[in-house]
Amino acid sequence: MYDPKPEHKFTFGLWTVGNVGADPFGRATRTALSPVEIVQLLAEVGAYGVNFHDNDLVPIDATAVERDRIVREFKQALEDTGLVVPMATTDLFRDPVFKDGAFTSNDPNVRAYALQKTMNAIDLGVELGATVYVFWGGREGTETDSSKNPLDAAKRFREALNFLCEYVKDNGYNLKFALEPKPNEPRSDIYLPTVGSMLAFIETLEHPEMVGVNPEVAHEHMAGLNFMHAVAQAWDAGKLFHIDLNDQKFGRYDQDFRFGAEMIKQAFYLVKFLEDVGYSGSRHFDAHAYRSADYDDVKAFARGCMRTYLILKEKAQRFNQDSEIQALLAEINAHDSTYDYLSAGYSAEAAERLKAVSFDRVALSQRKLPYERLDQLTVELLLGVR
Ligand code: GCO
Ligand code: MN
Ligand code: MN
Repeated sequence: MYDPKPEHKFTFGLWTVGNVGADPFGRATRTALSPVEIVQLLAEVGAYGVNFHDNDLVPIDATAVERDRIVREFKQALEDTGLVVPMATTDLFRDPVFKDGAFTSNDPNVRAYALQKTMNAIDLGVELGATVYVFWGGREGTETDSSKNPLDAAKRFREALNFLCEYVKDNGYNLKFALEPKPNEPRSDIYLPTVGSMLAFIETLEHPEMVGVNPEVAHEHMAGLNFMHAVAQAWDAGKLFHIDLNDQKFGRYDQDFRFGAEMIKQAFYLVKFLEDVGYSGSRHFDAHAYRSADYDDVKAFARGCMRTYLILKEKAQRFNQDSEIQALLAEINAHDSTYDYLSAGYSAEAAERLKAVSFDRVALSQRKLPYERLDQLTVELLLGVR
């Protein structure tokens, strides 16, 4: 029942299960796997797809001959295992050339290089089947605001995305862009830090219809925000093109924990939201195993991400079928048609009619809202005693 199937669209990045456990204070604790070995590992645990940054697959200094061999072997591994590549992205943060950002760098040479690197990476992603292209601006930010004007940064980022949208159109690629906000880390402050900021920015682009968001649990949690609410806003705007699932304590460093490892209740409401609205995109796990893990434990990590998602999905179904919970919800949302005329929007007549009403404020404030009972029932359902 909790076994992953292709229709669940569970994907992982090469960089997630391939993470070798290095952190700012210590070296790697696992030996690196090749992309082919990572594909095999993902197939073994039952994933549907694998995503990558250009340089997760092809090293930044690879020759054309090496590139071709690597891509050929990777394609063969995909064919052997049946895994697909729904999403690709560019590494615009690892190399020292991007120390001051990529598209927003103060150096026009670096900005041009970032654009060229991204066009090449788009070609590679499309060649392997990607239909979503993620932009995570990991280094698009500052440590000191004396170094860069945020208006210049916005202009540069906008110009880059406009250029790349045209590139995609010009080549006839079936590709949508998904912008991934993060408030900080590795920069002290990253531009467009939240889902809400990204959604507003998208509307300033030349082709907003090609661009949506890739919200990540950990990134909104770092900022202490309600992730499900952010996802709902993206969905409402028709912009939920992709999603990065993981977990994170509020206010900490970028933890990238296994999905559901920390905030079970938030994870439940998120899964319930995605399943209730019928989100049909990838469920991508952008997380990595604890530094203490060996590759057996990395597999436990990957299986755990998918299993927890499916357990929460089943809990959401139970929530929707639980007669006591549903009766409470019906009571809370009881319909009263008296003011239905307001849903038709403004008219002078409606305004007039509303102004003439005399409200019994005291009676209204006495309305029963049994949210304590509702929440306890939800908690009991999650704890498995319902
Ligand atoms: C992070 C980000 C990245 C991006 C990845 C794909 O915090 O490091 O979440 O993992 O998701 O670069 O764009
Ligand atoms: Mn992240
Ligand atoms: Mn991410």
